[in-house]
Amino acid sequence: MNAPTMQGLNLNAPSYVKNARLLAWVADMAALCKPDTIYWCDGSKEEYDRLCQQLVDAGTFKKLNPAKRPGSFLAWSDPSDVARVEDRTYICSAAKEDAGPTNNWMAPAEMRTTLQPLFDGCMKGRTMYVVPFSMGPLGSHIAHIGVELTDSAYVAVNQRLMTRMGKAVYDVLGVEGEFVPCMHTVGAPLAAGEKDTTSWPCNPKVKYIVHYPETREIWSYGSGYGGNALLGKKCLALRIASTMGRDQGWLAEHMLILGVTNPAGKKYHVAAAFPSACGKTNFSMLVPPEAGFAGWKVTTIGDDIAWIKPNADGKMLAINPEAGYFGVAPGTNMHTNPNCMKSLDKDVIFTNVALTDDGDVWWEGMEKDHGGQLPGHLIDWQGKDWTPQIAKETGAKAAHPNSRFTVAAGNNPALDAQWDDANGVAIDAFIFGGRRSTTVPLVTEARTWTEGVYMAATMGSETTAAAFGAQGVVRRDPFAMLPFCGYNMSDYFQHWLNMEGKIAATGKAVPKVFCVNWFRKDEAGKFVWPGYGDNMRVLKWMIDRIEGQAPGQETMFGVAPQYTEINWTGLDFSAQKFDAVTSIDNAAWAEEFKLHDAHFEQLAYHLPQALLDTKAALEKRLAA
Ligand code: SAT
Ligand code: MN
Repeated sequence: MNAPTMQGLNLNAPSYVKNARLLAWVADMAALCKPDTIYWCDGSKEEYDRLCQQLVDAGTFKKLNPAKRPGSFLAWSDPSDVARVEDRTYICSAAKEDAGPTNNWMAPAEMRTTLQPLFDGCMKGRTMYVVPFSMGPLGSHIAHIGVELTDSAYVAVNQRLMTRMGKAVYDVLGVEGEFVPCMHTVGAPLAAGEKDTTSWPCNPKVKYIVHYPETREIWSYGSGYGGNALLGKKCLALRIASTMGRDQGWLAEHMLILGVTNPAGKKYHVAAAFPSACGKTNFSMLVPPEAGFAGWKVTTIGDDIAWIKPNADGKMLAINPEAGYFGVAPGTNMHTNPNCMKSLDKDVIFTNVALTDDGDVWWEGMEKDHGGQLPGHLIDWQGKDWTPQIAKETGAKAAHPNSRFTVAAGNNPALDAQWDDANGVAIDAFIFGGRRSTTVPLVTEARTWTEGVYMAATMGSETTAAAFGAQGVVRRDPFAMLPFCGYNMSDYFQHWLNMEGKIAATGKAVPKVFCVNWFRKDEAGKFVWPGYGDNMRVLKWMIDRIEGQAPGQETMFGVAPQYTEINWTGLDFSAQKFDAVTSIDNAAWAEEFKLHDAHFEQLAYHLPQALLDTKAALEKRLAA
């Protein structure tokens, strides 16, 4: 052990940690945060079990019935700490214009002055965990290393499931390797002798999720939940990585990656962007319908984030920077996502779902697997009694709408054989999808790359429980990156437009781009498209387009399938229903384009002219 001491505190660094910058940074941060002890995570199973037991002893975890859910735990968070806090999330670039109008901004020096007193002594009475992780396959040329310092054991164990976490990271890091420093505290220091009075320490009043893109640092204060606290995810893999991608010529995207293999054994790779809680996990684990799709197979590479690098051969190579899933529990069942349900059989951390009387978990939507039968009694995510009667009277949800499971990718029966391939997989098509009850059709293909960028840039979506705030409100969510783009959104559009030239320079064609909307509703407010496994029908049409086997039909908003081009075997979906999900309502689109105008006005600084030209061309089509 190296044992330099600062103010009486032993750094405790294991001898295999040789990175000078890392050692110095941990020493500095310990001096600032003043934890009682420092613990260096090695990522072993023994360590994981020990920390989980510690969380059980502290009351943060409940061990679930091993006969029902082996190796699994349930955590209930503070009711003030249940989702990402977008209004507390900052991009502190030197210039305000670089953060752009879609991000909260504060000058770096001012933010540092704000955070300094908050972090000073913030870990008193607690352990500082040093959590080394690789985003992407260890040693991959597309991967990057992060190190999170956190006073939350919950974060440390979650990071073991969500990332390649542990000792092996130090071999890649070496003496001089680079890492992204990720500072995290729940912001609840303990006075000498004081004990936690809550099982979910956090700071209910003060939260800051801060990014310094120029120096590639993350500082998170006050929350222990999800993307606020698991800093490899949205903070590093999207906000910081998007700025790295801008500088280095690659893409960090809020996209799932799936493999789809046809009956002849030919495999395609698709990357798809949808906002949080809009079904990326379900789509990435899709089970094709039994009838009409014999021999088709979908396999998961990632369910939330993709890092994509164009190579010299004109391929867009993608990796999943994560190694696990932090997915939305409610609505997940054997119909919506059987592969996910099987992934959750064992070794899972559940957060904010309900507890059954026999020590298992439950969430809204699970009744569908039990013939509609609700459990007679539960303890809800706030520790209160829940019965169907109480739910009826008060509308109380047993599980929080943004309750989650954390599970390692290895649990997924549909895991793609190449999911951990250091070279990545070559993307054949991009899909962009919002959540819209009206206006946007089921599927269209962009006629050009630029039109595809336009579709993605103007994507709208009704808000979900994944972020704090009002739900069901349509907001523009370009590329599903509104809360995650670490720099000026219009510069990001230009970065995407530039990809076409990069690929063209190699003599290759860019992947096809599709726009989808699974969420159109009828007059009664019911979803028309069945979704889930039936999305395979749309995916198959996309592959037919790639193979030149579906003529499609021109619409104002790209090339759409004709009714007869979709494989309907096993699904009763009339031409009238098809029309209800694909029709282009001219009046609604006239209104929609007004919203695009407002969106573009907000993004006027550096907005690419090509997008304005595309809009004019689309409006001309609409008028024709
Ligand atoms: O809380 S997370 O940011 O990890 C989940 C999400 O919003 O997609
Ligand atoms: Mn997400």
